[in-house]
Amino acid sequence: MTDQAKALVGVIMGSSSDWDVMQNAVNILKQFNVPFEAQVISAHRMPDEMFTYAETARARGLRAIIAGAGGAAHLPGMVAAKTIVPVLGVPVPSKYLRGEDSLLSIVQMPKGVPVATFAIGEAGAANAALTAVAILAAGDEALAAQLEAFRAQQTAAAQAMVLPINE
Ligand code: RP5
Repeated sequence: MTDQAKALVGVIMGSSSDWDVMQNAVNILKQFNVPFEAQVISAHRMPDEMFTYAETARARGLRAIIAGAGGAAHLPGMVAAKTIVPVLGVPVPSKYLRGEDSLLSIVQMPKGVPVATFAIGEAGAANAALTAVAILAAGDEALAAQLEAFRAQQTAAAQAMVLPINE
């Protein structure tokens, strides 16, 4: 799926089975009207496409790449190895180890090749997208204002919370 405008954020994932989690990133990007592209690129099953994607990302205009994978989650790290575009890694919950394998695969990068690693699952995907928005907002005042408003809404919602015992 691709926005009409030239994509600024790439959302990639190792399998279509990651979509349930990764759609939380896409939903945030849509909410902020950030042009994005989203596709499956498997580190193990499509290594040549993965390298081409990473090698061409910067020239194509991508300013951040959100990469989600589960299990032996090599996609974010290997993409980071081939581009200086910031890579935001999302550990997708796995069948047998609940995503702890994904998390450790993504977070333990060697010094010098960073992947900004987020929480396992939906919150991680959403927060990766919010971080991509923040990266873009550093040079876009309108987007920064949107992000401030988003935070203010969350604050207001928390302030309005009432516990049943106090009703
Ligand atoms: C990883 O293996 C993918 O990112 C996915 O989380 C996991 C399982 O993939 P499928 O077997 O569902 O295609 O590469």
